[in-house]
Amino acid sequence: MKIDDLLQATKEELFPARYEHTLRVMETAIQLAKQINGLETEKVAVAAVLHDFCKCWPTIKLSQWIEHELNNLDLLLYDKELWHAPVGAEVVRSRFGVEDEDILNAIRFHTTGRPNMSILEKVIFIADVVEPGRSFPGVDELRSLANSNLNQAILTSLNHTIRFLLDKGKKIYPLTLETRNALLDTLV
Ligand code: DGI
Ligand code: FE
Ligand code: FE
Ligand code: FE
Repeated sequence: MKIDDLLQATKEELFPARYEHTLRVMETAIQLAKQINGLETEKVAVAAVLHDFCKCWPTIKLSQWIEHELNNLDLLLYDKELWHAPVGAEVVRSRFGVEDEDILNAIRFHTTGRPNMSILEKVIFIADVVEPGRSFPGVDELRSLANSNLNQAILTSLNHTIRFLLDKGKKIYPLTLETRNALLDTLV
């Protein structure tokens, strides 16, 4: 499918503000990818456009997909904020015939990361965090880190997220912690 068709389908699936976020993630990701050899702009664009495809789905629709189409029922025990990413990967596979596992993984793991992420997964993860619409304490530091050290940028972002979840007294999804642990090992 052409990128313009994917954009149109995504626009119809998302609330306007979420679609605007998606466009900014696409621009940010393409910009980051330009500095990285061997990363196809086309793949970056497709993954970015589709990364939040199911973000505006009702909770019940997401949980039904998890029950019937995903082999990870554990997800249902954790925050529903996590669900749109793995569900999104399966939905775009069946709806648009996306078969590129790297693109699907970039969508699937854009919220938690995972150990040993591919370059595409890292670019989508961090573009989502630093797109120009984001404003939180430390975002400018993250923007410059994203350009100089992807692993350090993702680690710093996960530290922010984990601290935020702790402050709110929320559960932390184990994969989020595993991603952080794995990144710490790459930096020693
Ligand atoms: O979809 P976006 O808002 O663009 O961003 P996202 O998919 O990266 O994050 C969605 C939310 O998920 C965000 O508010 C923080 C939350 N989150 C990330 N990791 C975890 C988490 N929530 C819980 N409970 N546990 C996690 O490990
Ligand atoms: Fe998301
Ligand atoms: Fe994210
Ligand atoms: Fe997003």
